[in-house]
Amino acid sequence: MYKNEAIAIVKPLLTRQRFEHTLRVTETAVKLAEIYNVSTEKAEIASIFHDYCKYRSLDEMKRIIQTTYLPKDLLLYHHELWHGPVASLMIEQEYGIGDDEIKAAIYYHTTGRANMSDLELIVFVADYIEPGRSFPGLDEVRDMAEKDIVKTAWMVSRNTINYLMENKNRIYPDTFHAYNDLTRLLNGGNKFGQ
Ligand code: DGI
Ligand code: FE
Ligand code: FE
Repeated sequence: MYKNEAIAIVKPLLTRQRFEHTLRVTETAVKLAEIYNVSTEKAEIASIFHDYCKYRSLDEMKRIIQTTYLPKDLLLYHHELWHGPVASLMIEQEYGIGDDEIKAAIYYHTTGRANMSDLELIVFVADYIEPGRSFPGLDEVRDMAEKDIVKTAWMVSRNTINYLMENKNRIYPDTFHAYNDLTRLLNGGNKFGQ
């Protein structure tokens, strides 16, 4: 699918702010894809669709999780975690986008997971650092993004977990799996890396 076609699909489904966020994530992800030698076409499509289902009704997303292969434990956690997995499924059903790398980048953009591909890391990071964001400690993360994508994703994961803990939120297992795996990679990639 071409970039403009993808943009035309998501635009009417998003608020103006969310649409602009999507464009900034896309621009950021394409820049990172160039730096890290990842397909810019895949970075583009994954980014444009990453929040595709952000405004589906909770009832519809719940039904999709209940009636498809998506893991049912999502329903035990905050509904903010549903839009990525649901979008990865819907883009295949609705537009025939079956590319596993693109689907995974969309699926895991909120939580991350263990063993993320470079494309997954890029979308995960781009969603966090796009120029419209302002999180505490974001400058440090932005500075690292063009130098070391693993270290940057580790910072995103750490900051997100810190934030969730500060706010007494529950944390989905994949969110922890991402942190643990990225920590292992930062320490040389040993099986027992601390
Ligand atoms: O959709 P966006 O707003 O662009 O960003 P997102 O999909 O990365 O994240 C949405 C929210 O999900 C964000 O505030 C962080 C939060 N989040 C990430 N991991 C977890 C989580 N929330 C809970 N409750 N549990 C998690 O494990
Ligand atoms: Fe999202
Ligand atoms: Fe987003």
